[in-house]
Amino acid sequence: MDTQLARLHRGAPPQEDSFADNLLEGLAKAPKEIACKYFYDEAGSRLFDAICDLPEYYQTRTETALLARHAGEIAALIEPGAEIVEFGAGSLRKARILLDALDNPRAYTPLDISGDYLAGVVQSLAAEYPTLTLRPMVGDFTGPLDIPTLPDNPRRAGFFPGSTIGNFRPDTALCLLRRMRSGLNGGGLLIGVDLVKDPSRLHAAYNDAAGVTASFNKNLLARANRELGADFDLGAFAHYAPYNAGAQRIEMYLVSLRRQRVSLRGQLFEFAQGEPVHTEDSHKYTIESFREMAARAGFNPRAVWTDEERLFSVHWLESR
Ligand code: AVI
Repeated sequence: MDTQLARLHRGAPPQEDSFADNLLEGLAKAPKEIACKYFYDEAGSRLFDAICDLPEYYQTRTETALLARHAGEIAALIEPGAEIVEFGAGSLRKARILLDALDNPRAYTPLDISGDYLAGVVQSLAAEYPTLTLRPMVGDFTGPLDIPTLPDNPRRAGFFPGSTIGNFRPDTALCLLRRMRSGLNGGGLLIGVDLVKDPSRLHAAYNDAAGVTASFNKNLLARANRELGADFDLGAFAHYAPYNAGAQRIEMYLVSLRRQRVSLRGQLFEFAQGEPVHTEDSHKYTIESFREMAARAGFNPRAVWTDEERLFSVHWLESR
């Protein structure tokens, strides 16, 4: 069994430097911003797991239930002997539902920026799926996808759960879907997409009563303090996550509660009272608007599954 951590592409910069660069650049902009991919250090990933269990955050349990309920149909569409390529640090629970339902899957190829995460994936799956080839690949799946083909060239199927597609702007999401399509060599894509719904339901999901999402958001500042020696006062920033109904997205910000100055890597950054730092967008789609985007990316949207309340959707897209 090949369980080495291969690199998805060459020349990826170490993440610590990228975070520093992104922060120095983003805080110098007007309006200020920090890229949402930096949420996920160890503490941030733990907070995200806690978000997934929140009563207000319907997404994870709804998608997991959809995958379990329709696993047989999904397996029939993917066909026997497929190589499953998972984009990003998915939850192993969802990957297991898929792998368990599939007929004789040939290989599981998870792509992730975190080598530690991938090493954990390999450790937990190797014993459970002794006949499955595990091909973890370290790298940023939003970059070029150089996934070597296996000698017997099995049909590929992509797996992109969790509505992570919503964290990209629609034009970037379209490019990403196109790139995934070409990386899948003619195979299909199983993708989870959060749906447009009652704004109060969306608002609650990103403004939970226990304040876990607020801690997740502020972890960006805590991480800058930990890793880069910044001196952010976490109590002087507020989590703010409104739903922008016109753009059909949740927007996340850290808002400075007072006029303040923060030092980072020898530079000083001024914050006005009430000044926002944009940290994330989470776009919501209708089933139709997502299928339209998938078609523009070169997919043939084939099957879609949703729950009774139409909170979340799982799509099977075939390559054209
Ligand atoms: C990972 N992603 C799909 C989550 C979302 O809902 O956009 C990240 C998140 N941000 C706040 N809560 C969860």
